[in-house]
Amino acid sequence: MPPDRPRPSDAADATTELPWWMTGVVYQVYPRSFADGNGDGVGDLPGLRARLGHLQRLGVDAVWSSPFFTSPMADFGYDVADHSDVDPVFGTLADADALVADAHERGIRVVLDFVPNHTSDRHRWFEASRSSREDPHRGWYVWRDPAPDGGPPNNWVAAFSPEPAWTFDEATGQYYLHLFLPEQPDLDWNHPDAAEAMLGVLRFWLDRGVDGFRADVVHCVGKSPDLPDAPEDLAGLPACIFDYRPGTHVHLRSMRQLLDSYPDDRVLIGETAIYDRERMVSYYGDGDQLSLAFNFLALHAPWRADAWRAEIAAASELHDRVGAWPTWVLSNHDIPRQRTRYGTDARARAAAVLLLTLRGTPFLYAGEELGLEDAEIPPERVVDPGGRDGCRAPFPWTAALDHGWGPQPWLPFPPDAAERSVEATDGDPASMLEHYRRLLTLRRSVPALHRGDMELLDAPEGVLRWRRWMRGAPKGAPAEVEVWINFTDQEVAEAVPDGRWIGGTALPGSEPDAGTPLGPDEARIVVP
Ligand code: TEU
Repeated sequence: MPPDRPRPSDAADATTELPWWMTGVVYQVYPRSFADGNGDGVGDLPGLRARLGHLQRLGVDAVWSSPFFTSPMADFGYDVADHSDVDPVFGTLADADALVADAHERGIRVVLDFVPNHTSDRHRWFEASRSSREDPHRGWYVWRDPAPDGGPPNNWVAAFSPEPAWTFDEATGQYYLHLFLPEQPDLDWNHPDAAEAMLGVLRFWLDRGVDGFRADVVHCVGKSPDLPDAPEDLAGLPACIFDYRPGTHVHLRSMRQLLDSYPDDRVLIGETAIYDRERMVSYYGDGDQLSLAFNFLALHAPWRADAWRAEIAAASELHDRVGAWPTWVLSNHDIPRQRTRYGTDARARAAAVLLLTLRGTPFLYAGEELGLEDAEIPPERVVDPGGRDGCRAPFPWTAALDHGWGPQPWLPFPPDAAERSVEATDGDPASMLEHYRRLLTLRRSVPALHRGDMELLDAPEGVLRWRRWMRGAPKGAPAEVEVWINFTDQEVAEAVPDGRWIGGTALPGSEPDAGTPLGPDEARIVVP
């Protein structure tokens, strides 16, 4: 651990100075679907900038935007054709600079998506690379001769389809690797010029004041040169969910070293979309690689107390063991929304308490604060190759028919868009929006919640319970709190939190008294 870096184990000590990304809450926007600034039905940077007040009112500390760089949009921006410019559909570089300035003015940090594993096949680097085997950019991508039978060099499969992760290029007689679409050729970070060029991309945006990056499938950048076949039990699965190699660590160290050379705790968040816990935390390194990594194992856990207890226990033990700060996330632009997965508003409200009271950095996905479900996408409106349109539906701002989006938004709206819109729910104490606002305000005001230690406690079946506490009593705020979550839709008579209510799923005016049992789907935060 670098000497000047605070240890997560010291976070509960009120005298320890912590980086913003350990105590804050990050809010993800998918820019196409968040706010439309010019009425063309596609979200953009002016639209996002115009709606920063919503984020400020909500009380989040940073906004992470999915890519808005120049792209042919084969994968809606995750196929980058120019890392240092803004795609016209989203606006201009000046719009990006204005967004950063306005967000900072409001005390909101800006995190960009960084897509290191691949570029668009229309990137000038790939166009040069495919032009000839002798081009200096040839080695910036992963080219291999056909296998002896003339087929792909190994048995890897791409994401989104059962197709090979290789495409043959007639002109130069070789295959190129793409863990995702053929329009997303993989960069070869073993080539020093390619690695350096991608560090240059980070430098370009750091110099423009961004506060960090969410690094897309970053666990895949360190490919082993021999690209061995996937073992039998993994063959047929997308190689991106298991192709992680020791070679990644050196690149993560160089990325982190670059970020640490800038002031103000620039953050490096890894989208380590792998389902191996130990491997996932290995990418934190010794505090010299990722700042944070997404915990997708917990995200996919069923809404059951025993499943979440196991996830929390495993994550806490592992992160503490390696000195890493955990993260928690329930939704993003790639998976069905938690309100759809868990099935009821009551569970989604309890899940918000879970997410915002666990030890670690929480990530919100735009729309979860409205309780949005996935949109139903008719076949003729499907546009995403990965079948993910439902969780990318336009964000409903107004109760009017177009919900603030003009005549033809790029995707259909989510169910109940009018009733769940910001306009319809703003100020309604019973709404999901006000529930999130109350929780975020509470979390920010109670250090035990945003930086305290954590210990799971015994609880009746179907109920999860833990305590959070600070060492060195913070002024005015409770030094210790207890969180109780009833994962069942029945009252649990034996679950009787004994303490002063300070938050939870109960509506204002119906706060439960100490000593009353947990109601169905109830989450309760008390001061014991
Ligand atoms: O997602 C990568 C990823 O982990 C998921 O796409 C998942 O692994 C895949 O669907 C296989 O099941 C990131 C971005 O979040 C996603 O939007 C992009 O499509 C993808 O990378 C390629 O850049």
